[in-house]
Amino acid sequence: MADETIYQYLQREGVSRRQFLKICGALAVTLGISEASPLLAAGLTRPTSPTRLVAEALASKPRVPVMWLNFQDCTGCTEALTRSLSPTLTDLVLNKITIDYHETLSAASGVQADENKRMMMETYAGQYLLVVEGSVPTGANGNYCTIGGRTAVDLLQEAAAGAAAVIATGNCAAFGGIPMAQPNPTGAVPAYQLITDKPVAHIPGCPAIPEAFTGTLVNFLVFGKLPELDDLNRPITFYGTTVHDRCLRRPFYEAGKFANSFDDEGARKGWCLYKLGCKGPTTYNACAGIKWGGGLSFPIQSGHPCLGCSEPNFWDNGGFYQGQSAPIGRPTLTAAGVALAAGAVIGVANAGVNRLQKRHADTDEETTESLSG
Ligand code: FSX
Ligand code: SF4
Ligand code: F3S
Repeated sequence: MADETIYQYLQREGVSRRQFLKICGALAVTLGISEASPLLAAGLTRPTSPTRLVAEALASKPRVPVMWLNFQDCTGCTEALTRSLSPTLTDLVLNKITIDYHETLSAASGVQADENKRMMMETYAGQYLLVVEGSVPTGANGNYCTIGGRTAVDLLQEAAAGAAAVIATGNCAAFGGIPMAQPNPTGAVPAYQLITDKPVAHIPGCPAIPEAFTGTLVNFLVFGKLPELDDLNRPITFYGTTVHDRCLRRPFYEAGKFANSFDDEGARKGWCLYKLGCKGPTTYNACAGIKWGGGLSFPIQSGHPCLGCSEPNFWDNGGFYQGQSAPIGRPTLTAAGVALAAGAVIGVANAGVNRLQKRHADTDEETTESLSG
């Protein structure tokens, strides 16, 4: 039923109108839609609520099927997604609305799985969204990664030819990741180097933050296009600010209080990890706001410096845990000033992230207190 709208599809799945509106409200939060923001982007000029905006879109747009291909990776991106902050929403978006073919999660295998994929490519030619996880090896004529006797290069290019757009999730698919690290024995390349005629959104991270992926997917479902991207093709909603901008250790950075080893007094007191090689100041990602494990924590909160996992060449980029001298020309913002500055930069686009963060504010406060103890 290629022409069926998302709402019709959900009705067929037994979802009531009331449940549908609840789903639309949850999707609006994921998208970070506020009362005022993307109405114009959606082509609407009259005021409408975020829930209604999403509801109107899902009631008028055809369902977007998703094909998910795995190449050179650790499957951490899929793993993270299946354990995301919003299991109900993720289940809904991935299992009920979108994913028609996922190599790792597929119940079918072998010839049957191949046949499912072929049918999907034929039925939804030019309409489906292709998700790529993992880098693609080009060495040895592509033979370092073959599935069903065909190379990853071949499979990727075939699937991309019929796709409406592509999401490369995880650092491996977006920038080459660990497989492409020196000496790059398999000649790994990121997906975009082999797909030149389709829009490709990057959701880097090792692994990608599940909510950043789901939010990008939902944007495509609701607005029929990829969200606004930065110069590395990352959605600005999730990659518009650095980890440092929202870091809970930032007041210690401003105060010049740094841990010098992993077990000194500064580390125990939760001081800034800059001198232990933290790359938060140059790393654009949403983990300091959304966090992991249901908003429980993220690397820096757990005592580990940021490794820059959402940036290109992060594995080779200057090494890990390299001592850095105290930052020079540090802006002398107060903690309140930091909060204001971060808020101004993040703005409307990050409303969803802010709401998620607010939901976990109590946990944050407790953790900050214990870190400062
Ligand atoms: Fe790469 Fe995704 Fe790192 Fe793993 O598969 S981004 S190795 S966490 O999970 O691609
Ligand atoms: Fe910035 Fe890293 Fe220090 Fe946090 S721990 S304030 S991200 S340098
Ligand atoms: Fe990655 Fe740094 Fe966040 S290592 S998960 S971008 S704290």
